[in-house]
Parts: sequence; C-alpha cells; structure tokens
Amino acid sequence: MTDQVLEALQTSALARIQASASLADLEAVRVEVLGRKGTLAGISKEMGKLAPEEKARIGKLLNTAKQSLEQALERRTAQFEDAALDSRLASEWLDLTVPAPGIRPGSLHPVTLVQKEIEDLFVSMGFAVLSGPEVETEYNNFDALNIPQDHPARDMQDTFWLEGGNLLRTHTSPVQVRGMHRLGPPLRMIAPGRVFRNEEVDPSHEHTFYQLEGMMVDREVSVAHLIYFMKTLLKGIFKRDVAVRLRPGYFPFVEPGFELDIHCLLCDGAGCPVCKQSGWLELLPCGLVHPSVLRMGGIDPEEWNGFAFGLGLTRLAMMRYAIDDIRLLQGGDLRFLSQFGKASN
Ligand code: FA5
Repeated sequence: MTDQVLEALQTSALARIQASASLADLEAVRVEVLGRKGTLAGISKEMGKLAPEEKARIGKLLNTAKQSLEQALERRTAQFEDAALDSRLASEWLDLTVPAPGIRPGSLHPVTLVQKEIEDLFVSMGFAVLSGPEVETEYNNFDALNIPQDHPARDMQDTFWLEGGNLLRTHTSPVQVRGMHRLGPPLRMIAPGRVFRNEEVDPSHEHTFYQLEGMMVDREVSVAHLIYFMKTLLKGIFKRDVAVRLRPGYFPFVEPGFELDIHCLLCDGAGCPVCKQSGWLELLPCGLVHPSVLRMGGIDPEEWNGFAFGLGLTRLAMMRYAIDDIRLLQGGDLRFLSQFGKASN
C-alpha cells in the first residue's frame, strides 16, 4: 500500500515540478512535499508502526523518492536561474568597442569670470590681489574697522558666530586690516572672497555670497580718485557707461561714506524683484578710509589717507549676465552654470 502511495506522490510531485512557472511555485512544492511538515515527513513518522524488514524497505523507497525529487527541484531551479541570467544579459550589455565619451570640459562660474576680469583690471592699475580667511576674529571683522562692541552697526550684518568667539566673516573688509599691516603705506589692494550672513534669502540676497574689497592708501587721496576708480571698474565690466547714483552711506570705517547704486540692468530701471521695484541696485558701497581704521592698521592718518570700497561681486555677476535670481548661482545646477564660462580644464 505504502509503495503505491509513495509512487503516486513521487509522480505527481515530479509533474508539478516540471509544470512550475516560477521559483515561487517550486518552493511551494518543496515545502509541501519535502518540508519538515511535508508529506514525506508524515510518511516517515508512520514508519514506526511497521515491522523491521518492512521499515527498512520502505525507508529505502522513501530515500530514493526524496533524492529524485530533490534532484528534479535542483534542475528546475537551475533552469529558472539560467533563463533569468539570459534575459539580464540580453538587456544589460556594454559595447566595449564604443569610443569613450572623454572628460567633459568644465566651465568657470559666472562669479569667478567677473572676479578674474576685475582682478586683471586692477592689477593693470598697480593693485595687489590679497586673500584673507573666511573664519575671522571678531577684532578684524569689527573692532579694527571702527565698529566697537555694542555698536548698532554690528547688527547691520547678521553674524554667524563660531564656538570660541571667532566668526564667519560678514564682509571682505577685514582683509583691509590684514592688508594695511602686511603692505604698509602707500598701498593698493583688492581682496575678492566669500562672505556669510545669517539673512533671509530672496532673489537678491544670499546667506553666502561674494564681495570684492578694494583699498588705496596714499598721500592726498580724494573722493575724485575714488569716483574715478569706481567708474573705471564699472566701465571695464560693462564695456559701456552705466547709470549710477551716489548717495550718502553710513559705514563706521569710512568718512565720508557712499552707497553707489547701479541702474538695474535686468529691468532697465522699470522695477523688478531683484531691485525690489526701485530700478536701482545697491552694488558698491565706498568712502574715504576713517582715520581710526588707518591708525589701527599701523598707518599714520596725519601723513596718509585713502579710499575703500566693498563691491557686491555676486550681484555684479547677476547684472553682467542678466541672471534674475541670486539662488541660481548657488544651486550647483551644471545645466545653468555651464552656459557662461569658457571651457577650461
Ligand atoms: C559692506 O559689507 C561693507 N563692508 C562695504 C564697504 C567696504 C563699505 C569698504 C565701505 C568701504 P554692505 O553690507 O552694504 O557693505 O555689502 C556690500 C555689498 O554686498 C552690497 O552693496 C551688495 O551688493 C552686497 N550684498 C550685501 N548683502 C548681500 C546678500 N545677502 N546677498 C548678496 N549680496 C549682498
């Protein structure tokens, strides 16, 4: 009786293995027939009741059935795996004979392009290009620029303070301080660099942006010199006369101080989100260096004087390339950025 049951079981299990359509089907057969609680295990349990010779014979039959089913399962599994591999090979392939695409040439960032142009211009006029650290001391960022502790001017530039009392520089003006000590009078320097402010971001304000500081110290420097250099700068960048307006501006490190605004080139003065509908964009604050700043820089204000300016370099790049949202410059989107620069490696 058990012989026939076993035989029938084996035949039907083999048929199901052959007919299975997936690895999941196969697994179902394996669990049902060969599993710990499967049919073969059930028969095996029943064998305790049999006479010893019968037990040996049925045991043998059971083992043979088990082995043949296991082999059939293995073969069918291999068939499924081969088929899966074939279909992957058909879809995932690589033609090694196709020429490599090569290195994609990078391009310079619009801010870098404008910065380089200004550097060339000022170097041609005898200015040195200096750089200073982005992490500054409170002294260089504020005190040495005539902005004492508790002075309201400190609140004009929302500061990212660091542990230990240092800060992320809020402007490039601390490089004036470093430049005065390093170069001594007479001096002509510019200092482009990244600055940081804890500000609300909008189309014309970023928390991280670029400025370009400039300073000239000599004998009898006047506002006329300042205006000459500012005009030369703007003409050099825009290759044409651009309407500007000069109005009084307050910065503790210059006296007198000015705000030099540029006619918004994005809307041609009609008003847009970048110029806050005013038609003008704050771009180039400047003035004659305050005597206290010269003194703190180790320069005698009785003998020397000078001018300084702090150009909004990121905003200048926006005007130059008609970019109507400052955030585009920070986004890192190469589709946008690669439109401007010449290819370079
Ligand atoms: C200053 O930072 C002064 N240190 C400039 C200066 C230097 C004056 C030397 C006198 C002598 P202000 O905070 O206005 O000034 O910033 C200078 C320029 O940076 C602005 O005219 C503007 O063009 C740009 N700027 C300021 N804040 C932002 C911002 N959040 N995002 C983009 N550009 C900004």
